[in-house]
Amino acid sequence: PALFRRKDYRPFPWLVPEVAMDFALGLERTDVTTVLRVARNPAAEHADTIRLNGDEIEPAGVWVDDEPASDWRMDGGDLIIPLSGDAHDIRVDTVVAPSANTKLMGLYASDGMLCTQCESEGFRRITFFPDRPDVLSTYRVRMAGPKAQFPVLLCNGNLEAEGAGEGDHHFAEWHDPWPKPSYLFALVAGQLVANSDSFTTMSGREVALNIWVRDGDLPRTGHAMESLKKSMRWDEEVFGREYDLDLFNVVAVSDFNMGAMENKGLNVFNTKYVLADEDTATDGDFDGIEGVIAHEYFHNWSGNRVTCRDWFQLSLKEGFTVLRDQLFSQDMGSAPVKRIEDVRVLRGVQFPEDSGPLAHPIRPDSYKEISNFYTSTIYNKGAEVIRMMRTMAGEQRFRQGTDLYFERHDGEAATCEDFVRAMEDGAGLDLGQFRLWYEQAGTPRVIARLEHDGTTAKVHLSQEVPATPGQPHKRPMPIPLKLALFDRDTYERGEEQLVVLDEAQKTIAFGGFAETPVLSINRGFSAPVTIAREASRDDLVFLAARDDDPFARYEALQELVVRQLKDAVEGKLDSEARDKGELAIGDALSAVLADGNLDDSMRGELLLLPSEGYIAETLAVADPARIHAERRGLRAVLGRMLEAEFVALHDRASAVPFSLDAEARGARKVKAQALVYLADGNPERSAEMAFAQYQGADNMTDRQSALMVLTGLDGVERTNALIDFYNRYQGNALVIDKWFALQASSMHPHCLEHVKALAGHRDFTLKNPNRVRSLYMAFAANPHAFHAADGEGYRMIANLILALDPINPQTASRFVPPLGRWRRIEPGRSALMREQLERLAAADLSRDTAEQVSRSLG
Ligand code: B3K
Ligand code: ZN
Repeated sequence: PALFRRKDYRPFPWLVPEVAMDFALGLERTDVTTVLRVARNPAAEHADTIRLNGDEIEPAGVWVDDEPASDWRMDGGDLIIPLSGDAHDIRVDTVVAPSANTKLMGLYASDGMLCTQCESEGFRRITFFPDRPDVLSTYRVRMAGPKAQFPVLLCNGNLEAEGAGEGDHHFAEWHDPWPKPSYLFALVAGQLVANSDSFTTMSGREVALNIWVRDGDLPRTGHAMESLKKSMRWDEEVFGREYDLDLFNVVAVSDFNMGAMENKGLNVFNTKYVLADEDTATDGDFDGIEGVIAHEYFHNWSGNRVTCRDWFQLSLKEGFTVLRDQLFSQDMGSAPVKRIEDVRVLRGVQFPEDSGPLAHPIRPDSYKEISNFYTSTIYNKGAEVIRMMRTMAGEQRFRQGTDLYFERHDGEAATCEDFVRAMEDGAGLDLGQFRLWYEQAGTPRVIARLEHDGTTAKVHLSQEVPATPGQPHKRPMPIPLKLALFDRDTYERGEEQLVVLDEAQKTIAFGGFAETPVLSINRGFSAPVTIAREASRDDLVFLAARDDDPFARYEALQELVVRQLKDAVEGKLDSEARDKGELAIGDALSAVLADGNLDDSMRGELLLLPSEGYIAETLAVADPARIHAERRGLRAVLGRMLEAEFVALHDRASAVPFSLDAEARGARKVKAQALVYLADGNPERSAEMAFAQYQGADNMTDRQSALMVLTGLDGVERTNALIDFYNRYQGNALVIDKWFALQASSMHPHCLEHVKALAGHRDFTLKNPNRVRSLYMAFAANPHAFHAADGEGYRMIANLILALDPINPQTASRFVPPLGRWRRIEPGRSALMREQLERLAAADLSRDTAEQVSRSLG
């Protein structure tokens, strides 16, 4: 398959200012007529043909300027039509089969309705078109179909006409006045009902809002609607962005490859990110909805009004929009907790990606299949890179930069370079060297050492950027580090400084310290790097107890635990050192449990032990079984050491009545944590408490956290609770997904067998991505089960990939990265992982999966 390179970008020879489409809708067969008005692009090279992309479609007829054309030809899936003049109308007819479309790209059927997914290259599965983001057109769409089957007919933009058609048919005509690339096209037809509301924009325009769902789901749309209105207000207030149509539609679909899609005026969502009430959704689900609703809405400016020139610029819209949704969520809830959560995702997903065979810069140089580049690097590291600009500029100047960016590039398909330049001009930053963040992959490592001499404290900083595939040598990056020094005796903190480490080494001197101070570094996680600091255990205990930067405090605690587990896994701890470390951690956690100044939500973050994946990341070569055993061993020790405190915490939190406010949510979070510690420390007691919590629960958060603990334990409570949960929620797909996921992510020693059995459950299907992910993504992320010593977990994931790839390649290829970690795993398992990758490489795979497999073996 072809390799696409960023350097090869050429503007398309033709402009397509207007598109008119006509859809005769049917689940089995939909007939599509597309008319493109094309004109030579003065900014491009002359061409005597036009290449229209197509994928698994055939032209049923081609006309140029109303005359049937016969001199067209096919090149692979693409349609090539000779054109001699400067402007033409091209009509192409196609026929598509939505019900047979299991890839869920293009026009497909879900649960009896018709919907589309076009980003990145799905539009070419509907009709022939220059399917690239730099071709911007206005769309006029007519759609018609049987009214009983498709009572609701939706498309981008404004509804211009609707009425009765032939026989039992009806039609609707939509017009989107905003020029857009084809990836933002959307169409939905089906039996849907709306939660309708309205929003008045800052300039006083009224916008009609609708959230479209299946009939019975209407009562679960309130939170999504509130989140939407909050997002619209926030984007006006914080970024000065106003909505630009009179209508904003959101549709919830149960078969969807990802979270949601920002189609102009018609966002299509996975039901998972729309539907919620307290009985069926957890607090985490509520947050997910708020964040994704915001993210897609924010794309209306960062993505739609200013779009991407080519897919190499994907982070231009995704990184920026993730930052926007993160800042929004920070403002809606607890900013420090949100920051910690975001860093946890970055470290749990992006850092491993950046240190593995799939590492790539946030602006990649090449790809075979663009779907594989919707990665945590593009999204989450992309957001961190823009956040660093914001940190360096300050909020106000950052806003001047984004204002300039939107003003300069409104209506354009822009590049990352355009964004950086707007930031330089608008925010007054010099980003010359900073551009390296777009070019170089790999997580920089900063080494910090403190030297004390007389009254001067010197902070010696140095950096290393690890080699990544295709980038053996790296240049030093500019790394903005917020740091501060604490006086060890008075606990006083010196002023926080922003130091930009822009060379391989740098030393910063601070005066006025009679004794060696304590260094607090990368406060607020000001740069997406790893820090190796020469801090003693006492320093970490100091910071864990009194750093006034909540992130730094969290970080000190994490580091305390990581060091202990790392040393334990590497066999560096004799029993005395082990006891000492455990006591220090126990004391620190005990202080967290007792600290009256902490809210429970933050307490919950501080109590959470670093994940096994994160610990593995700190080791050159990891033995997953040892990490698992040590981490659980430590939790058992802590669970026993602090048993009374955890029981008291659980009692206190259980007395807080249900509500969605921060206090009650925090209580539910620490309640779950207490159960988790006790599950390892005192399994019987925990089982009793968890079962009681399960039975008494009046909300999904408590019910799920109790069931999670029970699922990891043995006994009749486990079986009874799982049966009860299933029976209670049978028929609610999103909750049954949880039921699958809980068992696949469980600590139970027979998890692997459970997953095998669940794959044969009558509710399991490979056709629904949510269901596939609920069972197998949960499993692949479950270190002890996935890394079974005999390689059975690896084989199971490889089998899944082989079975799923012909059905849904995009979802299948997402399961390759867990196997791609083989280089960083101990030799026995490493060979078994590789064996499965080689088995995959020998099979006939989709372009998506083939690319991931070959890079993983690389
Ligand atoms: N832009 C979409 C992602 C499309 C993925 C295509 N494979 C959702 C989002 O990031 O908002
Ligand atoms: Zn996005």
